[in-house]
Amino acid sequence: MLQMSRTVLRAALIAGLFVALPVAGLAIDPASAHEFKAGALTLKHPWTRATAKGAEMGGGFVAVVNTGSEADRLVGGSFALAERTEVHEMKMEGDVMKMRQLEGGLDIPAGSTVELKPGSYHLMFMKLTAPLEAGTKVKGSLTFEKAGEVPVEFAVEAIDAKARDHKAGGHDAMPMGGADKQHDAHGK
Ligand SMILES: [Cu+2]
Repeated sequence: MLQMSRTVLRAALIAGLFVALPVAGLAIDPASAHEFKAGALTLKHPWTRATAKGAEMGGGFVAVVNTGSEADRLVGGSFALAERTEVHEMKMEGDVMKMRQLEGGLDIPAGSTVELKPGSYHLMFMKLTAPLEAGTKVKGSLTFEKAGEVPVEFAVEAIDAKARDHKAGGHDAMPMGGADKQHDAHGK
């Protein structure tokens, strides 16, 4: 009987492998799969970029989906490797990309998706306490007026990672991202 259950176990393991392989093959970006829920809100793929040594700030990005009938408001957050986290907006003013803190938070209307992404709304991790390493995950949270504090994990992507929504086009270039090109030149 013992022998038999081992065989069954082995069969299950093999079957498991066959199920898992095609899924892994399909996933272009395994880090993109994670999401977090709080009430009517779903926080899709919180991510940030790797930073160079000595960088003081990092940007946090996530898509906030509100399937509820009431608006909510993103008012802050936290990041394990930063002293504090602010909600920011970045937009073009003439030829200049400007960034400012949204003191009153960011409205998340009912039945909508608000995307925090490079060149647009984002979380700003202030005073990083350690460099952010690509391929790791960093714990943090997003705080909403109604949904409260929602724990998440931010996937740290490549230093030159862009928003997955390619409709964002050329607005991805952040003024402080000027070092990215040099970084590429070093072949890293
Ligand atoms: Cu900012």
